[in-house]
Amino acid sequence: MPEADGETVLVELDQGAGVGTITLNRPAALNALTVPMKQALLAAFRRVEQETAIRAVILTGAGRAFCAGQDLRERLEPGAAPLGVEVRERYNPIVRAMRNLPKPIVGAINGVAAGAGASLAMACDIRIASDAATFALAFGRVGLVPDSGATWFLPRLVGATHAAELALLNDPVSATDAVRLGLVGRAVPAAELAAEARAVADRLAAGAPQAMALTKRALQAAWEHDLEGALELEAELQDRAGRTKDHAEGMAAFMDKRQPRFTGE
Ligand code: T3D
Repeated sequence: MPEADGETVLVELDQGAGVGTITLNRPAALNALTVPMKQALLAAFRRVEQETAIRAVILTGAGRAFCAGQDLRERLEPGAAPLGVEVRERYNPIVRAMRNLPKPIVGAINGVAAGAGASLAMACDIRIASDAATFALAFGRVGLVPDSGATWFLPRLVGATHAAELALLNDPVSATDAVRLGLVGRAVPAAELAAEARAVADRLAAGAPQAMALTKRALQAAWEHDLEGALELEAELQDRAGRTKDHAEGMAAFMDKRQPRFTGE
């Protein structure tokens, strides 16, 4: 059974397989994000980072939604933080934790991903959508600006032309169109999503963890580097990867015509 990390975010750690699953768990409100939920989500990412046996992470939603973004009812409560504070202190740390996590995150987008929920999806390394999923920036419909990294991720994932349409018109995007635009890598029948995401996470968890972490870092940096910067970073990171026991194991496995057994050293 999954253990509760606060009731709104579930963390399940399969130490044997090396896969951690984080589930947004307010299905009655389509997993809309409240303050305690954002705190629990940040704690969940910190926890999977600290668990050395966990090598890959799945982020998904309970019920029919992935995440409907900010809980709009909570915003109307007295004492709600100013929006700048909420974004800086609650949303941005989650996005940083996801992008800086030295382990790959598979987004299993099981249903609607709206507003900050779309941002969370975009912050995953690999995105697999259920054919029932839809994506909507949605921020503009409540008179807000895309946040939680949406203005940064979106043009990089879908290009400037589609990014402007999605961010300014806020129309929902089907899973099929999300694949076409490059918002997700693939869409699968809803009934197959969990197994598909798990199969991908299992493959990631079987990889060489340090190479995986350095690859994630290089890909992230590439969005900001010119070619010279990317070439130099690749050289630096390859030097580090080349000194790992896992590199030696990968080479030995190739020569022996067997599967490698990576230990993370
Ligand atoms: O702190 C800050 O505010 C700054 C950060 C902002 C980041 C943001 O995320 S802004 C964008 C916020 N999100 C939205 O604007 C999306 C709002 N939701 C919707 O547009 C629709 O619910 C959906 C398109 C996502 C799904 O539509 P549908 O028809 O499938 O479901 P529904 O009937 O609208 O929703 C089902 C229930 O979930 C319903 O509750 P009820 O009436 O049965 O008690 C609905 O109120 C609730 N729900 C859905 N989204 C939210 C929500 N409750 C609170 N906040 C939500 N975002």
